[in-house]
Amino acid sequence: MPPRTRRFSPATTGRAPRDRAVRRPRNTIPAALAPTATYPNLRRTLLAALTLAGLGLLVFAGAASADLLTPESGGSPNADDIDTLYKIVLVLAFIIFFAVEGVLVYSLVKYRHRKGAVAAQIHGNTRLEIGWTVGAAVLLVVLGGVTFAMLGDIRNPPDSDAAGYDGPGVVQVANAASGDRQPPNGKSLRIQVNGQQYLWRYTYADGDDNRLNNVFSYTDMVVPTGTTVTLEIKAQDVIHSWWIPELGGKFDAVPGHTNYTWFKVPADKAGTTFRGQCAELCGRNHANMLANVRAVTPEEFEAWLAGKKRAIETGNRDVVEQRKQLFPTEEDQVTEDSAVNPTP
Ligand SMILES: [Cu+2]
Repeated sequence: MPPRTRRFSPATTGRAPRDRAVRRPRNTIPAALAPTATYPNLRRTLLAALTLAGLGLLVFAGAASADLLTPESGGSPNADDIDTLYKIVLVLAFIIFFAVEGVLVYSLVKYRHRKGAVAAQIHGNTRLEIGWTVGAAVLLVVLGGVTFAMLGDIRNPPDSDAAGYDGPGVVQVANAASGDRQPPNGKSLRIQVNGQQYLWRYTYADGDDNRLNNVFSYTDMVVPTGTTVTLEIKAQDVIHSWWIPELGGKFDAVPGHTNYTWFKVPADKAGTTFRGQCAELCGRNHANMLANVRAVTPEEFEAWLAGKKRAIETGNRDVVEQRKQLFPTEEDQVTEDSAVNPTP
C-alpha cells in the first residue's frame, strides 16, 4: 500500500488547512437571553396609555390646575404681591428661555451636518460676549430692584380698613419682637397659632388677661374682613408649617420659637373659606392636619367671638357648680376622699 498522504496539506491541495475545531459558531444570543415573545403592538399600547393618562390628568386636575405655574393669591395683599413678583420673574425667565432655546434650535437646523460642508473655525466674538454679560447684569439689577421695591409691602402689614373690626381681640403690641411686624397704627387682631400633632389651635387675645380663659378654636380660624390679622405661630411638640396658600407664604411652627406673619382679607371676601394644611411632615397623621380660615363680616365676627366667650364663661361656672355638688364642702372632700384624692 502507498503511504497515506495528508488530505488538506497545502502541498497537496494548494489551500489553507481547514479544521472542524477552528470553526467559530454563529454569533447568536444565548438561548437564556433570547426574547421569548415579540411585542408588535408595543408602540400602539404605549400611545394609548399616554393619551389616557393625559386625558385623565385633564379630567381630574380641576381645582389643582388653578395657578399651576404661579402661587395662589386673592385672600390678602401680601399673597397678591408675592404672586405678582413671581409672575414678573417668570415672564422674564420665559423670554430668556425661549430666546436661548430658539437660537439653539435654529442653529442646530441651519448649520446641521451636510455632505462636503466645512465648519467655520470661530474664536470669540467681543460684541456678543460683552452683550450677554451686560444683559445678564442689567436683568439682575432690574429683578433685584423690583423685588426690594415690593418686599416692604409683603412683610409689613397695613392698617385695618376704616370699616374693619375694632373690638375685643384687637391689640396694640408694645415692644414687638424682631420679626413681629405691626401696622403703622399698631392695631391688629392678634391670634396665636399653635401647631400640635395633629391639629391647629387658635387663641384670640380677647382682652382677658388669663390666657386660659381666652377664646380659642381648633382647625377653623374665624376672622373679620377688612381687618389686619397678625399671627404668632408656635408649636408644642414637633415642627409644623402654617400654610393657607391664598393668604400668603408658608411659616414654620417650631417648638421653642415664635414666627410671625399677617394677612388681611379684603372686605368683598366675606363668606369665603380659605383652605390649607400643615406643610411640614410632622408624623403619621400629618396629612389630616388641615386648617381653614373663614372670613366673615366684622359684625359676624363680633357675634362669634362673644358667643365663644359666653360658652367659656358658662363652662367655667358649670365646672364650679358640679364641683360643689360632688364635694359639698372642700373639708368634706378632703376628709372623705383624702385617700384617693390627697390634694383637693
Ligand atoms: Cu403638622
